[in-house]
Amino acid sequence: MITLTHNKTLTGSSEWEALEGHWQQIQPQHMRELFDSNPDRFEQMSMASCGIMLDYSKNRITSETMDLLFGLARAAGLPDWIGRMFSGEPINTTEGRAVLHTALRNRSNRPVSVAGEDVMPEVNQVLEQMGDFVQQLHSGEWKGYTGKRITDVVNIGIGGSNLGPLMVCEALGHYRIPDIQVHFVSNVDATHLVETTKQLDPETTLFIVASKTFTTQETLTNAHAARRWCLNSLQDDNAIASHFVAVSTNAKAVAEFGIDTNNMFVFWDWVGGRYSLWSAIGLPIAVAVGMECFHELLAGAHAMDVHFRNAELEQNMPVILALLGVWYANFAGAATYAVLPYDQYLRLLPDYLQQADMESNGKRVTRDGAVVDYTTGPVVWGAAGTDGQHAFYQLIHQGTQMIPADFIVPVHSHNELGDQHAKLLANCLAQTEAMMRGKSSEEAESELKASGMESDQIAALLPHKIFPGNNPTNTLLVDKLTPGRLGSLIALYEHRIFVQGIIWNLNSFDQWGVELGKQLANVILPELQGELPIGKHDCSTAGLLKYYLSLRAGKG
Ligand code: G6Q
Repeated sequence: MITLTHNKTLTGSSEWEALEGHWQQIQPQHMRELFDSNPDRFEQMSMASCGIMLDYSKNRITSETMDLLFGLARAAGLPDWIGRMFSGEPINTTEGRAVLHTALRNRSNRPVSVAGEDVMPEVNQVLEQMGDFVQQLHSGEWKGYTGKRITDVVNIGIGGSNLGPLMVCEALGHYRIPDIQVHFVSNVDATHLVETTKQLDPETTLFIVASKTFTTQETLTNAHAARRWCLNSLQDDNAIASHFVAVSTNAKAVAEFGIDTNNMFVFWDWVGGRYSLWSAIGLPIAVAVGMECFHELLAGAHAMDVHFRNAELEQNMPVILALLGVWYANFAGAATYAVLPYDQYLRLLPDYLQQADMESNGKRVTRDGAVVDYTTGPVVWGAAGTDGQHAFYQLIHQGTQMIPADFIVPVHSHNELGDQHAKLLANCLAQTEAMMRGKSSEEAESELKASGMESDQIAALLPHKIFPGNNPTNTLLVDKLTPGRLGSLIALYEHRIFVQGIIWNLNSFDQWGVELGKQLANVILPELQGELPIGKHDCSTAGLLKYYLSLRAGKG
């Protein structure tokens, strides 16, 4: 049996120990005092890049905290690692792959080589192919089998082949092209496909089957069902060519499925699934909002890449956000991290970041395979404000856990209706202020007195009216949610994840837990289908299998 070694390199370092000691000094301090004692705190702890202004002054930090955190990043060799990622080194070591989503949006066209070969010509070629296809769809030149124009496009994919394009299509709703609707089917639960296709006409529907491996059970099952749905109506196998295209790295499997590889958009193994919306996996985005907007999205991400690559750590937005996350996860004991967009268009951003972050840094061993003795990626969650205020914010204000949170809000809305945007902003800013200041016992008491309440009632109510505050938040003010800004915002978070992975000494780019799920389902499936007897399982799983089978056999 191989025994795993434990890694003490990080927690035993002088930088780490200094931060542990520093938290002991910071912990008793209230942010109110930090603000009261330094009127320049906002100027000192805010920065702007790529149309995004980050205010990180409402954090439980001093300038010394930041210095210590930057020291930790330098000790982890962060600047060197940034260079290694951008230059195409195979830093995803467990899969032996480069990590080059940045090459997909490299608008400078600077050569980027993988194993000695420049990938940019291929990247640009696929972008052109996407552009041609989108143009044909939008102009009506691409016709369904019976000669009708395509009105609906359904993306069939899951995980990284779904969440990114889905989130971006929602986020760019303002830029949607009329006359063509984009839908997403991911769940193997047939309800997803059935409910989606109910409203569609096979003669005017085109399916994009998006799967990096083209072996994913959920996607292939849905793709086969969609194929049957199409053929039931069109009655000719030749119809598939007009109604199915594929996005994949696996041309052989695409051909086996019956999709003409001329209708296939390739990408490469150096693009991780959850980092793939910038590749041909972004095809549904280009269909929904047009190729021009897709290019702007790439350009925005590229601008953030340039910032991340070149800015000093002290002025580097992804680095600052990442280090604050490390501060709370590792030194202040925060187990979760909330993303709270005050923009309805961004309502799926928390779901998207949940995958991007938790699949990347939800790891328990270092790059060398040693078990870590520190916390790695937190639980990421959130929802669009102001809905969240009427749901879970109570726990942030008066619960027992510290929940570091990012508030994201645009300065200009695409929908300036009366004073609604001012109200949205007011709610956002009021929440961050309240989370920072809280409400002291004295303040709560004087409010109750002013309402004319008797003193015995005040005494009973007072504990419930106190808000401790001191909950850390970042505020990201985005000038306007354009495709370019959205690209910058997503890239900001991608790099935040990368930086944390470097500090924690993880491979942020593999996902063996996802692979495990793919294997396990394939073991149980034949047992459920009665093709194999129930095999060796724990008594809970075996009991559930038997119960299910007896009900399906009409015995219960
Ligand atoms: C992402 C993960 C995972 C993957 C899906 C779909 O980084 O690897 O979410 O995207 O499992 O995989 P395919 O694209 O291969 O179908």
